[in-house]
Amino acid sequence: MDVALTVAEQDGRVSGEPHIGDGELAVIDAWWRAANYLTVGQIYLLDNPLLREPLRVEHIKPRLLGHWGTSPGLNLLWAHLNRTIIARNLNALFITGPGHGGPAIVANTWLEGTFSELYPSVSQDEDGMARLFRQFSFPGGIPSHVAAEVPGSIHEGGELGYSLMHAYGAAMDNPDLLVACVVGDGEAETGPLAASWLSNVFLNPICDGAVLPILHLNGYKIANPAVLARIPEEDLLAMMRGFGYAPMVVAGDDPVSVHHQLARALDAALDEISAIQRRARATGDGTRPRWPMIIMRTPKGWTGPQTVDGVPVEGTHRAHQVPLDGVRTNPDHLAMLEAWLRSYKPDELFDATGAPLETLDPLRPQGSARMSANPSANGGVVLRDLVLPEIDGFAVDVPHPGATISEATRALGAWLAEVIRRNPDRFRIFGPDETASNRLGGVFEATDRAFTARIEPGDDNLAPSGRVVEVLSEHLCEGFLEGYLLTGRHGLMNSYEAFIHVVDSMVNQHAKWLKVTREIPWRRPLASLTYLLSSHVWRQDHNGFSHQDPGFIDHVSNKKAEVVRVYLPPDANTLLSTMDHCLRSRHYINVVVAGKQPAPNWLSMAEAKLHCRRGLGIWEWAGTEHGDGEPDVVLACAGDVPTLETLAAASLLRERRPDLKVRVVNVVDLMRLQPESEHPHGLPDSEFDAIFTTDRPIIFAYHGYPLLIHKLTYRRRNHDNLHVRGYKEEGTTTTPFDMVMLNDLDRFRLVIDVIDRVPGLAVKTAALRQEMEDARQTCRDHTRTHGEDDPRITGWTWTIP
Ligand SMILES: Cc1ncc(C[n+]2csc(CCOP(=O)(O)OP(=O)(O)O)c2C)c(N)n1
Ligand SMILES: [Mg+2]
Repeated sequence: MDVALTVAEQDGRVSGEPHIGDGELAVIDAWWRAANYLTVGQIYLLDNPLLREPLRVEHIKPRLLGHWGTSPGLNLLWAHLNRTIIARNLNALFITGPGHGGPAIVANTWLEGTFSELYPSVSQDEDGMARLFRQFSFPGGIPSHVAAEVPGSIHEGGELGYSLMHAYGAAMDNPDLLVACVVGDGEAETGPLAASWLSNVFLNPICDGAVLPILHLNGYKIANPAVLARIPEEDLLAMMRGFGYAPMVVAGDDPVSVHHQLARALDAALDEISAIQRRARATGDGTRPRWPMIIMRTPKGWTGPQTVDGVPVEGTHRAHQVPLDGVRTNPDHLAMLEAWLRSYKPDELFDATGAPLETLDPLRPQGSARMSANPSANGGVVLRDLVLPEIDGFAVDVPHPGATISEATRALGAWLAEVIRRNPDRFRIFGPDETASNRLGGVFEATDRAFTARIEPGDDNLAPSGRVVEVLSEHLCEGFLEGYLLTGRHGLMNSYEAFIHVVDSMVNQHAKWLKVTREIPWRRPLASLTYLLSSHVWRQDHNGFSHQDPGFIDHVSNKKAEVVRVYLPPDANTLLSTMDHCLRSRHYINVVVAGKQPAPNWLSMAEAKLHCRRGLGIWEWAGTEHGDGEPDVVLACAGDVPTLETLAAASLLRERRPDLKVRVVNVVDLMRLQPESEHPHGLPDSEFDAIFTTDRPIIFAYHGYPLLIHKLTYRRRNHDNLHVRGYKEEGTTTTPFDMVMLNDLDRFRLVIDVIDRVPGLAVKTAALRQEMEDARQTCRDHTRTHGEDDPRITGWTWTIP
């Protein structure tokens, strides 16, 4: 039929004049009807899948669950995309923003045969169809959303807002991939999705693939109209143009017209995408093109019951879930359901055995061309290991503990630069504007920040092809990285510790995905999602209270033990060793908290590797156990600043009470504290008891909120003697030492804790206790007078005993 117009000409409303042949249209319509039929069947039917007999109450599920409203739109898009996949030999991925439309996506994967290949009992016949229907939202079956069980899905979509950022993450470094991303008009109201329109600034048409956003303007959410459906269309178009897209509107409720419009819009969009990529790749010009996008304004619950009990349903919010909810008790509803199902003419769609008829074949891509079988949607299948440089070459020199000073993240940055050089197509760093501020600036020796908008003289390290993606939206950073990992690549997220909480909810969802996919045999392990949290609570010298929050660790520690790991490397070499481990790991969420400020190095690389492998260990050089007997007290620490304070406390005790047997224990891998029954890293009780003793006081200086240490260790024998110091929500813009004093984590306080808790020490060391109290006051006074820490604190170094 007619040649697709260019997007520029097409921009705006799309014509419904014939664009595809009648035969082609009939097949698309048949696929759409088949998928709609299978969707309704999943929501309602227990039995009688092909309606071989009149529908009776016993054929109906006892609990009617699922979301019909969004489904016909998803089915329509899938059918039309299949036409273009076959015609253009596309490598396409489908991302479903309204992930509650699970039955629709499942229906299409069954029609494509993928569902039956992965779940052979759900075969492409009448029995299989009955199972397909029964298992949906049924105990022991599959969930109601586009969950991990659904082939072709990288995105559950249960929590709305992340579709478009996942799509962009998937497209990065996938130059041949087209990601069709359906965005719900309700979903579009979420903060994360609202920010996602900016993503095209970070997509390079030369080395990345393409994203085709499709805003599904079905007009409603659960109970309300969608905002974008009610603002003037010209405003919506202006908004999309403002975000740099060329929008096309497909609108209507006449299937024939909408089929032609959608086919035309897709052809125009795909022509334009090819032209953009050809142009950019031929000229080497990666600056931001005007990418096409589609706005599809069709009725919510289209083709479903129009009116139920005298109330309009099709095209209203009432179509959102189950439009006929009285089918088991109300014969009228049952009759309406049967009429609804029969309106799709199942006899013209499925053969006598229940298999999809051959007439649908022209719309069935083969093998991995099926969106339900695209290997990128099962990222572990396409995952290639990172080539990691040996960390030894990046070690900082530590002749003896405390001998040298480093900024741990700066040392890491040099190594990461080499990781980038060696993995130019499969590793990216994402962060909200803080890569340099977190002292990872070394990476800019190897790459730039990706940016396809205007670059001006004086901008630092900006280029269309950078491996660092910085946008001031933790949501976007997280979503891009998730999309990148879910499609089989590797990456790192770096952020301020306090503000990573912005993505708490996204981490929840990713953790759920990792947990569930571990149990699905055909899903392959992904590269881990690793966070580097720097600019942490203790060193917010520029900022203050708003920037002081170490609670992300607490949040993550609630997730499934198989999935989460938390590391608190105390210095530069341990950070390098930890990160090397994290980037090799699979299918975890790794949280690494490390400082960026100059701080003493404690361990050589050889020692750091051993210490990190153990996860925690006794630092004999720091204690005064004298080789035999039991310690009088254990000074434990986790985190760089608590480690410094603990070592300073240990050296004070060594000087002032050389007879006291002090054991210093450093914890890098926080999950070692849990019993082995609770976490795979958990230390066996016997080892824990040996290290932490069963009856001596433990003074534990911890980076974050003290409660977590209690939570992790509450079952340990010596828990009653565990006394944790950490952040107790005291903060402001002040000096580093004032910060630790405000929270009672300072060296003097730790010495006082020892005096107060080691039996018999209080009376013997009353003078020392007084001196420690005085020292706190003097140091506080110094900050108030001079605006900086006392030189006795800043100049303190570990001296070899
Ligand atoms: C972040 C989030 N908030 C609330 C919900 C509850 N919820 C589920 S579906 C829905 C309406 C979605 O509307 P829309 O995106 O327009 O989808 P569609 O109309 O296609 O069903 C809401 C609010 C959710 N899933 N996620
Ligand atoms: Mg909607």
